[in-house]
Amino acid sequence: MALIGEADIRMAVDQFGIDGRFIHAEKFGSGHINDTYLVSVEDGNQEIKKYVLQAVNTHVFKNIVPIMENIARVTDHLKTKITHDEKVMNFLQAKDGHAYYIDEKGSFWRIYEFIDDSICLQLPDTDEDFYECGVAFGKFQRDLSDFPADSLYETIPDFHNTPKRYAAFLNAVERDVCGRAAAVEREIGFVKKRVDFCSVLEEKYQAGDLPLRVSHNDTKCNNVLLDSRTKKALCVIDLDTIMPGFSVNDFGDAIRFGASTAAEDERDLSKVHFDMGKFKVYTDGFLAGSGGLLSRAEILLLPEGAKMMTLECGMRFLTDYLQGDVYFKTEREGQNLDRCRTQFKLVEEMESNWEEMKAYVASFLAK
Ligand code: ADP
Ligand code: GN1
Ligand code: MG
Repeated sequence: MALIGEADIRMAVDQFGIDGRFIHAEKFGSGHINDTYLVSVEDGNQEIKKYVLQAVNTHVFKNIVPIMENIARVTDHLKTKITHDEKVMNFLQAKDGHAYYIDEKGSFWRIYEFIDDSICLQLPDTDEDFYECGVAFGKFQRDLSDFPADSLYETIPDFHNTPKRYAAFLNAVERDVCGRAAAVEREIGFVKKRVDFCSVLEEKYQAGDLPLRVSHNDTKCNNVLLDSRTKKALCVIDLDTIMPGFSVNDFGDAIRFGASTAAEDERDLSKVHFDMGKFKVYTDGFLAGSGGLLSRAEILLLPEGAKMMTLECGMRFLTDYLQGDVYFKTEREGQNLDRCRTQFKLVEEMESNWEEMKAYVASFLAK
């Protein structure tokens, strides 16, 4: 992506016709993909108003116009479902009427209103917080269950097609463009041993046992905001990957991130554990939020979703490491490998807790 300076940011803000005086912009958030800035503007009443400005990663999102169309349609739909204090992301229109602005360097900008009095968690502080994340993403599935899934643009084709991710991983191992494969043989072996598992959900889908639903596909707890006062679910953010997908993967991606006892890139693996208590709490929240939407098969496959998303994400981090760290943002050498190792540690612990995970979700069918 093009190097971004303050002049680019000012120029971009200006294109959205915000009334007021630009005060400043600072780097914001902890996403691995887009460049995000918090922008402060002083309005006519000398009040400071905040906006979130993003330069979208065009290496990852190749076709941004239909992505913004997806987001506009989905947020319009969600606005009809709001209950009491919830919020829906509100994107501003540029002066030319589009929901984006492309500058002369080719950077693709968009801006939305900052959601005040919100918190964004890197790891859930309490069980209640994680439960609320589950409610938010479960409700997201339910609110979009009457949205025509097949009318959505597939923003990243085969995003959670794990067998295809496996094929891409094998290809990266084979090509070994950075000469890193020999040093990560253990991790490569870890994935290869689980090749059969990679196709479990795809097979269920092909057999007609798992429906395609409008899914978020990136359900880390830092992609949902909680109300800073009440700690209730406030707003689901990061809508670029909304596409048809599996509910169990939306569940699973949240578990891989939030039911870990450590950060995704923790180097000390003795700190990284799969927290069974958090798995249960999130299951409660997700099933409460989705309010009876999920089928029996989907409920029974929630543990597979958790393991699938964790294995797939670890495999994606490893693939990126082998390819020279070209996809996920990194701040230090070896960060993608560290991320991969935490995911594999979690997969191993999920495998050790498998019976308990399966029994817990099955208990909901008896309720
Ligand atoms: P990425 O695709 O890079 O993850 P996100 O859309 O998730 O981009 O934005 C990056 C981060 O910015 C989020 O993880 C969150 O920390 C923060 N963020 C985004 N929007 C808001 C908002 N309206 N209020 C508070 N924090 C926000
Ligand atoms: C990326 O954009 P962000 O940081 O919310 C990635 C997810 C991964 C996640 C791992 C578009 O999410 O798929 O699970 O990093 N998003 C994309 O932390 O690839
Ligand atoms: Mg994000």
